[in-house]
Amino acid sequence: MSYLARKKTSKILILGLARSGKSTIIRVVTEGIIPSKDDDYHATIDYERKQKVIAGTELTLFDLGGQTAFLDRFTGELSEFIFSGVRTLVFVVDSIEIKDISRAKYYLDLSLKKLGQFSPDASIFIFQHKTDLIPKKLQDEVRKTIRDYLSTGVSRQLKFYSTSVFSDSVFKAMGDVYAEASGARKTLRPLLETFIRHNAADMAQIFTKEGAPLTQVDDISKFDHISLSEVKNFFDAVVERLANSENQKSTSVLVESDHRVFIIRFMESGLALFFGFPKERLREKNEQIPSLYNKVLAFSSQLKSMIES
Ligand SMILES: Nc1nc2c(ncn2[C@@H]2O[C@H](COP(=O)(O)OP(=O)(O)O)[C@@H](O)[C@H]2O)c(=O)[nH]1
Ligand SMILES: [Mg+2]
Repeated sequence: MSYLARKKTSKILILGLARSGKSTIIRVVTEGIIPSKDDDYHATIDYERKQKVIAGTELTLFDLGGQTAFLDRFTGELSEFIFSGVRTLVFVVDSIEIKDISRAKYYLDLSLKKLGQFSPDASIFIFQHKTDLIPKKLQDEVRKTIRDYLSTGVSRQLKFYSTSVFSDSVFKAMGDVYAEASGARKTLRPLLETFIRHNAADMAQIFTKEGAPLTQVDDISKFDHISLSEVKNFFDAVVERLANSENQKSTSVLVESDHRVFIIRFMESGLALFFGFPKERLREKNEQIPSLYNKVLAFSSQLKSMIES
């Protein structure tokens, strides 16, 4: 990309009370580090910024400190600076600290008001976080109660997600945030759909390097038996292997299961393409592995030229 070319940028705010889990979420999804349950707690002072390039758009994540003094400043004297140019707001609530919920609601409402004023087109995600701490039997009820409470009096669309850093949920939720903030879903999804239609694939997904799915296309009915976590475990192993190798160039990896061939292509931009091909369909079409590789390569160069232009 030319130095003078104007980069697309996008601002994502992560807000919520202190200890709701904001910094941990960011660490997990940008660095892939899962915290141990007895890590020391470090409060975020003021705010921290983290940059991430997704599909040619530079995303800036603002992790806003959750102490009352900071929240009052962000929604008060600093509100124009904080809430201007925002593409996506992620508001994190602790699902277990119900006693704090009215304070969370107070800052959510205030943030929505400021967002309405300075970034009226922003999309709003609510993470009902730490769901791992809710007993299974109560999960639906707790989720609904919090959801109803936070939606009271809000006219804008809120997208609710139940999240925990100890499951895939946080990757899926942040994948949606990235996709929304970068505009990737609109541009990438049709590409994947075309690929699936013209090749023997029945599964296609684009991941960030840390394993957050950016967009996916699949024929769900056919692979209920493949859970994202299985794929992710496998994916983690590959990511680790690559991280430890000196060669940071783009690479492809092929894996076979009983019924499917998977090809993963890591791109220099930090995205990874993931395709699944049913062996049966490959046999029907008399499709050979080298030719599959070539098709994935061709797709990857097409994608590369698209996101760099
Ligand atoms: N059980 C559980 N604990 C979490 C989760 N996410 C974060 N935490 C813990 O919650 C505490 C506060 O997290 P932190 O990210 O620092 O909160 P912040 O103040 O909003 O940035 C830390 O002890 C984290 O380990 C989660 O999904 N489940
Ligand atoms: Mg923090």
